Amino acid sequence: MRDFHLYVITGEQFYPQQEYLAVIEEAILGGADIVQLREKNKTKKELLEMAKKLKELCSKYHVPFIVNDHIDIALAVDADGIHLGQDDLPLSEARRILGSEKIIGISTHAIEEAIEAERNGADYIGVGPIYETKSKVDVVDPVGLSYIKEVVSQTKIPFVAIGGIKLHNLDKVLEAGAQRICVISAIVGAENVKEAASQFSSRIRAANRSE
Ligand code: TZP
Ligand code: MG
Repeated sequence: MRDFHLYVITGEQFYPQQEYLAVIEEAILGGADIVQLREKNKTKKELLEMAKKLKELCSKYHVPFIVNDHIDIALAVDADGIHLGQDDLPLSEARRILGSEKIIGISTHAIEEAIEAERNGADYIGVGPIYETKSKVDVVDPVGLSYIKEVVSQTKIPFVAIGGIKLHNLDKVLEAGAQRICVISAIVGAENVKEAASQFSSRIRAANRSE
């Protein structure tokens, strides 16, 4: 998997007046270098249509395209990978279906889950929710910055910090050791999506350079 620094996820509730493709394109133009389709209230048919278009958009910009939850949709559009939660299809099954070339990411909320995902061959893990978020309904309590530090010291797997990350708390997340940041509302819900992505991107890159 090519490394990335700014992971952006769709969230239609944050841009009711705008078209998702335009929003995601702005995020990419601002610096997002991996994109995930995650919509919890759509039919398979709707998701498939979105996935086809997002895959095409991401290919144009050479940005990996990941599908949340739905392995059938990932396969149907030849997405670059899938993102799974702890209660989704087990990693071993997803790997068997998708093969070794596809990206498989797993959400984790505790160090035992991180270690297990690494052992089972995930390509990256989600670490969060760092802060409170309204973007996830079945969300566990915020894990805080201490979980980032545990993951840094106890695993080697690439990880992305997620959950309630905004420009005003980004530095703390970076200082705790995160090199990759995943955002929904603070980017796709921003008034100027490209500008928001660009600010996240340059601050993450600056922190990674100064390590
Ligand atoms: N997983 C953990 S927190 C979260 C997900 C999908 C939502 C992140 O959204 P936001 O708007 O960046 O807090
Ligand atoms: Mg899931």
